[in-house]
Amino acid sequence: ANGPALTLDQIGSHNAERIDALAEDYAALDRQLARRGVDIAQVKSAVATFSVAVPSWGAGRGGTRFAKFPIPGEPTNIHEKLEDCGLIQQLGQVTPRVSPHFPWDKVSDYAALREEAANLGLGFDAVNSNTFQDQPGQAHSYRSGSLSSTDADVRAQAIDHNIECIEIGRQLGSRALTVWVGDGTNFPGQQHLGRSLDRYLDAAAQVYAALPGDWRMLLEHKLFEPAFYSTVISDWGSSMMAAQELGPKAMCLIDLGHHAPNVNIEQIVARLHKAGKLGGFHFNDSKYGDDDLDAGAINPHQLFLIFNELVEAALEPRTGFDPAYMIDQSHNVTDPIESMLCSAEAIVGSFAKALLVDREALRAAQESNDAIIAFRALRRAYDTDVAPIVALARAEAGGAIDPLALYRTLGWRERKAQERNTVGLGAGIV
Ligand code: PSV
Ligand code: MN
Ligand code: MN
Repeated sequence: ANGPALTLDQIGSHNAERIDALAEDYAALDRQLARRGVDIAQVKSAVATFSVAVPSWGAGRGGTRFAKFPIPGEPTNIHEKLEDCGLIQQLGQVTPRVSPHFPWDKVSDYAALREEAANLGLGFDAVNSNTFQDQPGQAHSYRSGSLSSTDADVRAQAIDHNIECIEIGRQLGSRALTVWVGDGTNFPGQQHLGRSLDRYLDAAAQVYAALPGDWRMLLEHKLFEPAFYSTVISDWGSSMMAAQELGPKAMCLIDLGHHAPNVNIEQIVARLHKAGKLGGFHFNDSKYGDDDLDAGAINPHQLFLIFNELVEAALEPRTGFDPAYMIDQSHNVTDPIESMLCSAEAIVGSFAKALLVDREALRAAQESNDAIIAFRALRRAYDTDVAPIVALARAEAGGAIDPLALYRTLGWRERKAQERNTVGLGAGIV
């Protein structure tokens, strides 16, 4: 079995060259934060406990609906994807779990796959079902929907697939099923808007019934695409309605790219938390729609504000508050390993910044309706360069101080290009 890609020596000598400069930066930040009454060591410990899962499908060049431009050495199957995710984890120490997608990651022996991942220092996060594409040899088509289809046989097939995903997930040590359906319509009148949701709820309840006791079913809403007039689980309202109807194990998952433009996502976070239904996130960024760009690349302030709400939520937890964090991106112009390293850093950095908010000052300003002081409490935290905290936490966990720089010295893709098959051309996936 494949073991870790990097030796401890490689990381050690990389860090040895950088640790003095990092210690200086950290000490300066420590002094700055101490003046603000913030204990940097506490922030670093909280950062050290944070982790975010990576999607197996994010390890390849995703492509767009128009084209795919694979890179030499790109992974071609789940084994190679795990290898790349293992390297990301070794370098960054913040992405210890992989979220698989079925049937894309189908293998014959899941116990062996779990062991293979463990040897690379990885576990498995939520399993994702796929009833938004037809697969070769499939009995019924999802062309008119899956869990909400008007055809009972199609619904049964979609239910069975989700239950099979739960079974696979059990073997992989996963504890959540994420369900995103592409079901919807392109024409007014094409389907009854109420009945399609009823059919979805009925089918989803059958999946829910198959969940093991300690599992969650994460419902991922999306406003549009592939359907462009209506989508069955279109927004957090529909998602929450469904999660409430299904039961306590059903929670809502927020993909940052799945909203109408300019929607206040951080407020959705607060609302779902209030209802005890905040189940998880798919982190990415977007300018137009479900762009699947790298987290924090377009709107880092939004990412910070989301984490600010998460920090608030943790201060007033609801039963079962334990959101599942995952990256969900399509890497079309970068090496996916580099994108995921940088995205994970942006995500954990936003969390660190949110921890710096002077909550007492914020609360006092909110109570006295002092908008500018309230905003300044957030802005001060957002403006702070938390890189030394994140880098030191990473180094202490055994990762690289500058993961991207170390990765660039490895010649990883060149080596993998010799070992791996070439990925075919063609359009990508959603
Ligand atoms: C849909 O756009 C989505 O965000 C869902 O999470 C899918 O499972 C994922 O993309 C994969 O393409
Ligand atoms: Mn998603
Ligand atoms: Mn998406």
